[in-house]
Amino acid sequence: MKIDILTLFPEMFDGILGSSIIGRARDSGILDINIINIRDFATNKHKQADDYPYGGGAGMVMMPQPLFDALYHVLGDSPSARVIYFSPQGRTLRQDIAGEYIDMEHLVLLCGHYEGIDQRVIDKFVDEEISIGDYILTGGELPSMVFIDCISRLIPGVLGSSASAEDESFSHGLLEYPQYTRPQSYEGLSVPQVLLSGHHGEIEKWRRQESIKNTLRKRPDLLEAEDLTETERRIIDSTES
Ligand code: 4H7
Repeated sequence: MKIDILTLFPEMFDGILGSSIIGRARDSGILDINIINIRDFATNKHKQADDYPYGGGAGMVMMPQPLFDALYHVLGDSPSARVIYFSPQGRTLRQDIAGEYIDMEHLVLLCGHYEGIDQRVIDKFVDEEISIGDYILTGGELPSMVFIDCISRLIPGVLGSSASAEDESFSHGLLEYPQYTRPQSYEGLSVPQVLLSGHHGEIEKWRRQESIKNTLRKRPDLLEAEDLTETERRIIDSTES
């Protein structure tokens, strides 16, 4: 998958895209991520990329010219690329929509800063607006990184062991069960006995119960949609007070 990121702050991406799982996916060629500095496309003599808003008001707006030219540049070879703009007005990113992007060949991620970008850029180029949640940030850079992290781990080959992406919170509609590692006892705190039993059936049952209990306690809204067995309903009924 090719991902072009258009930003006025390329340095914000330095630490993230080279490390860990995303870095490995780039090295192996599964992800081809390019950071494009919008300022490089500014043609005025101060390489200015933002200007005062028409109609007045606080802050600056990103100008059409550098953005149009940066977009013409990245879309030149693939006009069918999907252009995504990160803004609080977008559709909220959730695990169940992240899967929609995994087969896309070319994404262009547009990061607005200041008061955002000139509306004409959105009208002409943007296919979709995405928000990463109902809160305000200083720019679309962090949302674009969250988005890349979220979708790339769903692409086959990106995570080390293929099983891990599925067996998790949200993909089941439930929160995860607690995890433990060695030692068996630490400062008098012990690992639940069932996990040491080697009895896989019992372990699965315990994990499912803990998932349900966690979800009930922390995110009861998630339980409404979930398919539960009669036994599992009883767990919930006995936990509710
Ligand atoms: C694009 C348009 C995304 C980018 C407007 C971006 C939250 C999110 C931004 C804005 C973002 C998210 C303009 C919104 C200035 C805030 C005070 C940058 N914030 N701004 N306003 N939730 N901010 O995904």
